[in-house]
Amino acid sequence: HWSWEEGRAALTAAGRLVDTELAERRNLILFNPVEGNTYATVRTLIAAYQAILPGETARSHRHTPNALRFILEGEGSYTIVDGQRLEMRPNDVLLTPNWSWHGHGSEADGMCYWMDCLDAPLVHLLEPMFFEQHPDGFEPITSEPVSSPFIFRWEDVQADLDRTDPDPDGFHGRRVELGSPALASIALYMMRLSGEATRPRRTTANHVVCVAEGTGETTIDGQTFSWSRGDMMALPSWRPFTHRPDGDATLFVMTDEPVMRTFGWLREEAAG
Ligand code: GTQ
Ligand code: FE2
Repeated sequence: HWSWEEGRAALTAAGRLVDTELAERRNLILFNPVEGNTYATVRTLIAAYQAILPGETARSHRHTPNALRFILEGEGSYTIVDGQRLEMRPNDVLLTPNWSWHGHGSEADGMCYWMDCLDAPLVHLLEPMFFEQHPDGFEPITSEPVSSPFIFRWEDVQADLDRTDPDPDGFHGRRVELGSPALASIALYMMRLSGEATRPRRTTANHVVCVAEGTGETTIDGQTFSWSRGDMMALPSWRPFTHRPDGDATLFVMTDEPVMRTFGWLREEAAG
C-alpha cells in the first residue's frame, strides 16, 4: 500500500528540486519492497505518481512498454499522443499504447498530479525494450480531438457505472471494463462498491489498484491496509484479497489479466 498523502508531499518537494529537462519525467516509482525485486510494483507492472508544474513540458518519447495514466489532481494539464492534444482532467484515464509518441504539458495554475502504470517489468523480462526520443523534443500538436480511443472520460465511465448491476457473485460490486482490453497486456476496470465487503478472491492475474473515491480497507494475503483517494495497492498473483469500503467507494483496477488469459494461465477462485 502506498499513501497518496505521502506521495503527493514527495512530488511537491520534487517540484522544487527536479525539472523535466533533467528527469524527463518527474515520477515517483511505487517500488514493492519484496525480496529480489528491483523496481516493480507487481511482477509484470510498474506504477508511479507523476507531477507537472504550471507552464512546464515533459518532452515526447516512445517506448515498447504500454502505458496509461489516471488523473489525480489539477485542471489544465494535457498530453500529446501521436500528435493529438488530449486534456487531462481528474479521474480521466489516458492510454499510450506501445510505441505511440507521448509528451505532457501544463497550462494549469498549480501543480497537476496523476499516476502512471506500465508493463515495463514484463517487457524487461522478455527483453524487447526499445526507447526513442522525439526528433522535435516536444511533439507538435496536429489535432485537438474532443474524444479519442486513447481516452476514457470520467463522465462516460460514471454513466456506464450507473447503468451497471452489481456482479451476482459478490466479487466486484458494480464493475465496468475500460476497453476490451484497453492495452494488449493490461486490462482496466472501474469498480464501484456500496458499503459491502467484496467476497474474498484470488486470481493468477496481478493487480494494481488506485482509489478513485471513498475510504475503506483492503486485506491482502492476511494484511489489512486502510485507504483513501489516490492511495495505491499491489494485489500480487494468487494472494487472496477482499475490499471493505466504508460506504460508497470507487476503485480503479489495472491488471495483467490479458497476458494470463492469452497464455492459458488465468485462474480465479473464491478464497474463504
Ligand atoms: O509519462 O511517459 O511513470 O515513460 C514511467 C515512464 C511515466 C511517461 C512513467 C514513462 C512515463
Ligand atoms: Fe513514456
